[in-house]
Amino acid sequence: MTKEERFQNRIDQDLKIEPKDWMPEAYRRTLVRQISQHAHSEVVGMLPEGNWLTRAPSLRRKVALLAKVQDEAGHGLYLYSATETLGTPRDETIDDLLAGRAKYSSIFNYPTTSWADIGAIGWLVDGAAILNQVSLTRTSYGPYARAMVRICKEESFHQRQGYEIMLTLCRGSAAQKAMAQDALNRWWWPALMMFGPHDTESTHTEQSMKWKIKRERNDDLRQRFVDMTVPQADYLGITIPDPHLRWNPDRHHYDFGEIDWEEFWKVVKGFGPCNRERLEARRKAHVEGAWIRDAAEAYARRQSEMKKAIA
Ligand code: BYC
Repeated sequence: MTKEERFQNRIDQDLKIEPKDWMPEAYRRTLVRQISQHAHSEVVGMLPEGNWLTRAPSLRRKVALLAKVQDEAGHGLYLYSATETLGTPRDETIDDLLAGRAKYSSIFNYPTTSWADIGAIGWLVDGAAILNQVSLTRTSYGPYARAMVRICKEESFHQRQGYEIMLTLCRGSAAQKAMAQDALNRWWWPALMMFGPHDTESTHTEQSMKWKIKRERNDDLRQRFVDMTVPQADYLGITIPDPHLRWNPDRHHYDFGEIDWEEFWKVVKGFGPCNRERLEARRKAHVEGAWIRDAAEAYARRQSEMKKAIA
């Protein structure tokens, strides 16, 4: 049996691949690509929500939002660490983001123009992220799968804080309910885009499914998201902005309209409403944060010198 066959055998038996195990170079590269894009999404994802930290409508809302945004930073850290286990230094991964070479989720290139957007993001964006990430708790690469377990627990708190904001707005005044509806109108289609292109258009799905990096296809997860979310919108009493949305009793799923793929690819290629602003914010934070990275390194050096001196 060749090394490649032994590797595929382990995957087929649902055994995890660990950092020191032999792996095909293309498997490693696919993981570095997906995990680093995921890490960047978590970190860039802090920006649209961070926009509302100073304007949260109450102390309780502010504390919950602050905790959520801090959680996203933690998710970024677990994921950058998982990328490092594949031999890619964090500096390199972050440089790729700052230079505009790396992708991150399209969803974070849309603006948050009202408080209701914070509700819609928690409900829809975290809701979509959970579906995708629960399936990734079974991904074949051990460090990625283990990071996903903790991330999913935190995402479920995020989803609830978002849905609770939506519920409060929908039970409030007519103006508040209109804000919730407007946020749903603007976030619905971008949320569906998070699952990626149709499987027929997806570059990586086939190979990633074979390697069990991906455990479910883009279109299957998207369908599950629609099926799960429609009753939640009904409960809120607001309308999903899709005239083609209807229950299909034969398929036992909701049928829904076609995504605007032209818009999707425009955003993915860097020309969405906020792509430029998001990258500028990350670059500024990187420059302004240089002193803390230097201080952390100096501290670590000193600690290790002290340990050596004691030994
Ligand atoms: N945005 O062959 P495909 C979160 C790219 S949630 C931008 O299907 P793959 C959070 C794709 O990278 C969001 N680009 O790719 C939530 C590929 O381009 P490259 C993050 C996209 O990898 C709340 C090309 O299109 N979650 O973090 O098999 C608050 C062809 O696509 C998108 C994850 O990253 C998109 N929406 O499947 C804060 C989950 N969709 O790389 C934070 C992990 C596709 O060849 N990632 N592209 O240049 C995945 O599960 C998979 O990477 C995807 C795409 C399902 C996203």
